[in-house]
Amino acid sequence: MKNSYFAFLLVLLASCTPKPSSQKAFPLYLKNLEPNRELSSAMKRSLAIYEAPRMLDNELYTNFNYTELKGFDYHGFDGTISRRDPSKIIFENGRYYVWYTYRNTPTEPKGYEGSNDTIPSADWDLAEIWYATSTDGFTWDEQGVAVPRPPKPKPGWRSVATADILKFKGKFYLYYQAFDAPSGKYDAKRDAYDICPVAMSWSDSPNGPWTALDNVVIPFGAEDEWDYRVIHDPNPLVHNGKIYLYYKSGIDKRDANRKFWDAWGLAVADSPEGPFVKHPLNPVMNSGHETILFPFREGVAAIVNTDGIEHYTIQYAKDWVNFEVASVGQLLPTAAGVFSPDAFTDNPQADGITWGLSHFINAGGDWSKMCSTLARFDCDLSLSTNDPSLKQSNVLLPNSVYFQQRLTPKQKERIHNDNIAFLEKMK
Ligand code: AAL
Repeated sequence: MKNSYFAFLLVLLASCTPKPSSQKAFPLYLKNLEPNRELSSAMKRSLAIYEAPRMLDNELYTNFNYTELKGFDYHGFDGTISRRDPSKIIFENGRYYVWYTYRNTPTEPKGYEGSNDTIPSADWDLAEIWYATSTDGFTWDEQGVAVPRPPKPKPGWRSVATADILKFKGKFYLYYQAFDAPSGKYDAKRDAYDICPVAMSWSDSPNGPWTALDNVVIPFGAEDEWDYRVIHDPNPLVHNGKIYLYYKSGIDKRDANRKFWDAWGLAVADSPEGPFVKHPLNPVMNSGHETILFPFREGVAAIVNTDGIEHYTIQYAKDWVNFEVASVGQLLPTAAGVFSPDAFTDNPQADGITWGLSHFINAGGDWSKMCSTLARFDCDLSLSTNDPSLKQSNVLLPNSVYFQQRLTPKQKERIHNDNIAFLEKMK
């Protein structure tokens, strides 16, 4: 049965294989490429899908160089102070502004079972949205709280986290995750642990005061829809005079690491309060845990970091909906917030980005004292910047990084047993 199935596949493949063509060998110089030449799939991708085949010429390929920030205290990384999930960075009143999840709790996170009214379950539990300003992007002055936890039972009374900023018609809007239970509480109906709606606060100034709109801005999908479980990481931009807000949700079953298949949707609104209309082609991205988006040329680019089949890629959607992989990268920033001067300008030739902030979880190197820190990254994803030193493909990591990926005792046992079985078979 099996053999006849493979024989059938072979016949099918042979019938699909292109006839040997009489064309000349592929040229050494691309300028000599004949226009109608038959190409392999890989060369088609290089020439038609990626932003440019050579990394050096590819405006959407970059390395990321990281620098620690000055100006933030972390209480010796004992797990009581955490800063994570930075927003986009904006420039107002002669300085840069960033918002982020700030946690200052009596202890480090203790998991759902160990949490109570003052002890956090997760790094982003019992948090507030704080902000900081800077004139160089390296040294920051922490300004304090922007959006506090509102009184119970308003959305976010347990925690407000993972904010992103929108400037629209002269006003400022923060979209964020508003928790009314400690993250980690299991919701059997949704089969999920980190459930919260997206809320929004607005202000006339980036310095506040912020007024909370006590409504859910991006509704969950219906029970049988792909974004039923969570709506996370709201990411608003302006396109064609409208608000294009991208968000993460999770499809299908959870795996052993309690993860779904991370995918991203788009919701469009005429005004910041909504209603946000979900795009019929959602999900519009098939990967990325904390994807960051920014206008680029007439479209939108996305830095897709961990999770999903296209993790560690930079993608581009000319029409803001249909994303293609533009390049594959290394050491991408985590949960980044970028300085995107065109985020809200509706510029049809957006320049892209050259820096932003990333978070690093496990800041002190001790997982039991879980806390996160913000750091800066610099890159060349900009049309006007040309820094070939940021277009290298061989980022060399210390050997210790590889040997940290240790085999577990269970894996060792499986390999040992497989080998015994192999030796037996080869006898
Ligand atoms: C992240 C984000 C969301 C999640 C948690 C905090 O970095 O994807 O914000 O809820 O982790």
